[in-house]
This record gives sequence, C-alpha cells and structure tokens, in this order.
Amino acid sequence: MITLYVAGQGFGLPEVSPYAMKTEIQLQLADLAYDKRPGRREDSPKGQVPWIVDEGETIADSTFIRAHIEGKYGVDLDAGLTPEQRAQAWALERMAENHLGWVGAHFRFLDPNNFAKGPAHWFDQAPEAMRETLKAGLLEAVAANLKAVGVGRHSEAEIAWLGERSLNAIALTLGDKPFLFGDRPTGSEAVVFSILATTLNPWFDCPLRPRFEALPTLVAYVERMMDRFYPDRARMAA
Ligand SMILES: N[C@@H](CCC(=O)N[C@@H](CS)C(=O)NCC(=O)O)C(=O)O
Repeated sequence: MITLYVAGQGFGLPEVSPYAMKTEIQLQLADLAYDKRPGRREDSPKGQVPWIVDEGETIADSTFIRAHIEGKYGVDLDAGLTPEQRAQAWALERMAENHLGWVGAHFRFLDPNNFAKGPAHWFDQAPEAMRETLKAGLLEAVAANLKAVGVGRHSEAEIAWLGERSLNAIALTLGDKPFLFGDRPTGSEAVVFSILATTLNPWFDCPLRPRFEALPTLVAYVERMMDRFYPDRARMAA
C-alpha cells in the first residue's frame, strides 16, 4: 500500500497543495490504492509536500512520484496520446506548475486580505508570541521565490495579464472536449486542474476570476474534474 503525505484540506479545497491534489488524482487514474496522511514538509526528503512511501521506498516531488508509479506499476497515464499530444501535455504541465501556479501564489500570499483569510491561519496553533514572526517569515520566503521566478517583478496588472494568457491557452487546448485530450482524463489533467482549482479558488480574491468566468468551458472543466475526483467536496463556485 502506498502512503501519500499531503498538506491536507483547507480554504474550501480538498487539498491546499495543488501538487498533493495532482498526485492524489494521478494515483486514482493509475487505479492504485493509497492511504493519505498529513505530512510536515520538514519530514520530506525534498522539504516539500507531497511525498509517498511505497513499500519502504520514499519518493518526493509530484512529477517524480508519477514517474515512479508509471514505472513500477506499468501504468501509462497518457495512454492513447500521440507523441505530439504527449509533448503538448508536458508543455501544459510546465506552464501550469511553473507559471500559472506562481501567478496564483502571488495573489494568494501577497494580497494582505487573502493572506489573512488563508495562509496566515497555518500558524493558528503556534505560540502566540511567535505567530507574527512566523507569518512574516513565510511572506518573505514566498516573495523571494516570486522574485526568483520572475513573476514577482511585475505589476499586479501585468501578472494578471500573464495569468490570463495561460488561462486562454488551456481553454483553447480544451476546446469543447470534456478533457484536455479527449473523452477521458490523462496525466496532465491532474496538473492543470489542480493548479486551476487552487489559483481560482473562490475563497480568495483574484483578478483572474472574472477572466476565468468568461471562459465557460474552462469553468465547466474544473467542475467536471472536481465532481469526478472529489465528489464529496465543495464545488468551485462559478
Ligand atoms: N515540485 C514540487 C512542488 C511541491 C510544492 O511546491 N509544495 C509546496 C506546497 S504546495 C511546499 O511544500 N512548500 C513548502 C516549501 O517549499 O517550503 C512537486 O511537484 O511536488
């Protein structure tokens, strides 16, 4: 049995970490049984969630977890895709994780109201005397990461414009299909959906939401994925 270590649910989402959501969906797509437990990033070999322990073997990072399960269990989450579609899937994954994800993080963390109603609560159980220092430390680390990846160097309007371009690219790839590459979900679905669900979570204010809502096929896609993989959880409000 595989044990999946995650951050846990929060802010109306089944998993606050899009990467944990991605791995959970990919385990379901691979039809593998797993046990889900809360994990502290300090206990992860790469200092981040998610990670898995599979028969004593520890694998960290969602992309390497996918490679592990596909290799070990002989599963191909992109079965049926052409080589061009596989290349496109990889490009979409990288855009979602390494670009749109940071755009979402910018608005979630650096908007003071969003921070107060979201990430600030991670420190609710910390000793009161340390709470503000811990919050400031997290904000500083996220801001430094945003600067390092480049997103944090732009104005709010520019960041929203960059995010809108990614939303449009995903919507155009999806077209009128139920899933990105046809009638059934493939591996990249887990990535794209998880980043969209986190970035456009109605719990937070985000200038990208009106742009997302102007793309009804994308809104329906997020709802379809949520219903399929988390039927008991909150739906994204349209
Ligand atoms: N490349 C990693 C990214 C994982 C990631 O960014 N996890 C976040 C939570 S969403 C985390 O643990 N952040 C804590 C940190 O970086 O210190 C993956 O695909 O698993």
